Amino acid sequence: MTNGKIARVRTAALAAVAIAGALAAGPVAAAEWRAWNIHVDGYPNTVAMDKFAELVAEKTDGRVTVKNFHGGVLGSQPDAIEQVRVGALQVGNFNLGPIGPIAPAANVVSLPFVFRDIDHMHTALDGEAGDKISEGMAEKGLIALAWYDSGARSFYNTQKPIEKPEDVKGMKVRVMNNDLYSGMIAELGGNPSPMAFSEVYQSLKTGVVDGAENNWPSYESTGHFEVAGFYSNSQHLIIPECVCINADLWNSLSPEDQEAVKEAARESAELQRELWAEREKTSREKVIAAGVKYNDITDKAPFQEAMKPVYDKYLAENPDIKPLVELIQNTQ
Ligand code: BDP
Repeated sequence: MTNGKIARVRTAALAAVAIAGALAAGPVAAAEWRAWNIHVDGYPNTVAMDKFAELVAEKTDGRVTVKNFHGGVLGSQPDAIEQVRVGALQVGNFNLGPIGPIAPAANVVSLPFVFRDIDHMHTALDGEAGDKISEGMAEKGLIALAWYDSGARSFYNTQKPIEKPEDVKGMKVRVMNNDLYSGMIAELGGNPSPMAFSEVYQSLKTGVVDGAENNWPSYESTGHFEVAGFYSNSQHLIIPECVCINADLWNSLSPEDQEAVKEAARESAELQRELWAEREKTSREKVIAAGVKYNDITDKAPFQEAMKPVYDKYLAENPDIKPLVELIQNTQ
């Protein structure tokens, strides 16, 4: 290196130190967080995540901004959960289903029929059970800032109405990545097929799978109703969702910013829940108007009884979670 070059490098280095010093002393540069969301435009979660971004900027006076990546463009949900855990992404709107395999306490919500109805799920989540689930997630690097609704999931397929467990026999059914769901389908006599959300439409269309399960809004927004026209109201899973943030990032925030970000998430959840209630109705109306054959399952008992081995296996593998399951079951 020539002397001139050395001098220039040194000047540049000194300038960098000076800038760093100025930043440390003066206003901190705004942080931009990247946030993952799987849903399309107009979906309640998408609108609510946009609200979250707007509120974070407002409530932190611009110290933090959130850039949302909707439609799952940053990858599948299990991948995105991992990314937020390691800090490659900062925030995500996650369904607790794919979080369960990482955090056993969070997996209680994925036990089929563990919640009697949506109100039961809300009461449990807003109480001690919710705290235990949050703690279990925090231990794995995910801080749940607020809970979003995701309704109840029911079966749909390309062939016939499902009225009793035997109707699932031999059917290939797509599930989210979680052994509890694979166990659930297997106990009903079907063949579980864990698969990314984005692949389900094509798989139903081409007969790679015969059916899947989801709530009304996702059944509608994905167009699955166009290719799997029988929807049977089993309501076997009521899985909440979170707005989750990387734990180290969370711990590095000032108490003031933690409060601001938490408030933003909670207010976005209030909006999401309102929009969700509306969307459940409109999605249901839309698919039925489009010709979907819908049936209620009046007797859920045979489905519930078939789930006993799923519970037994989970509790044998996670004996310390038993009190949490009982806490939920005993929550009125
Ligand atoms: C939707 C959830 C989404 C899941 C999807 C699925 O909101 O997070 O990825 O189901 O079935 O209801 O994969």
